[in-house]
Amino acid sequence: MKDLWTRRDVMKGLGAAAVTAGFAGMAGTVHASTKETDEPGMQGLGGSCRLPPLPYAADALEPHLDRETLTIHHDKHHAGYVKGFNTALEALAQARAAGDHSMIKHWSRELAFHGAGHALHALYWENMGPDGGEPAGDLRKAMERDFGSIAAFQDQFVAASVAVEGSGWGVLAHEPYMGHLVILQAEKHQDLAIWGVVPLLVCDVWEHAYYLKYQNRRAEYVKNFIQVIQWKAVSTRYDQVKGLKGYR
Ligand code: MN3
Repeated sequence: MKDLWTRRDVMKGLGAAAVTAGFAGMAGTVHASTKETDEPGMQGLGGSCRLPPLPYAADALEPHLDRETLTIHHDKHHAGYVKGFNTALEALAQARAAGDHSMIKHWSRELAFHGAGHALHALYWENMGPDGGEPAGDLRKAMERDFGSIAAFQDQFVAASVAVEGSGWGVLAHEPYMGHLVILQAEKHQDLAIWGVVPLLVCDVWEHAYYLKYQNRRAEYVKNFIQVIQWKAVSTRYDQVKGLKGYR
């Protein structure tokens, strides 16, 4: 029936792949929904995902995060993930069309690596801003409920981010199975994930995120990252997903 495939079938396939890769509900141009959409980034057989622009000027987070690091990080590193994600989507579409999945391990890894990298970076940019503010509203209540206090959250988030082994991320997430907030360490992009959680706040602790300014002082970088968290965006995101429930 391959010749009868419609765009709707392709969309379903991409949606399932997105969920499998573990970035359901994440920000940016990735849409994990299985319903057909005309959103850019989900059209056509292969990948047409686009690099979202930085939501502020490249020097807007100075002096905490410098313009050069942000520019290279966004324009080179994040762009590379988008390119790799599209390549994987295209290769998987071709493999499905050809009925040849002999390279499925390779392309599944590529899909997860670049797809997760793209989604986490889109969220990382959105998480930061020049006028950060404080956690408020339901997010604040949930943080106090699940961590004891905002200070206790911050201590754990910094400790977890600093202690990521090698390259990876510190992640604040809404865990929908029991309906609470959790702080996770993600090694690389795609390992040690709880599938189905919706990340709310992520801190990139790959060296390229801080090395030009902070060299090996990751702890100093993470502490300064805390200063530029855009809590309004984190709250909005939490409000969007807080009703999500798995099983209890
Ligand atoms: Mn990065």
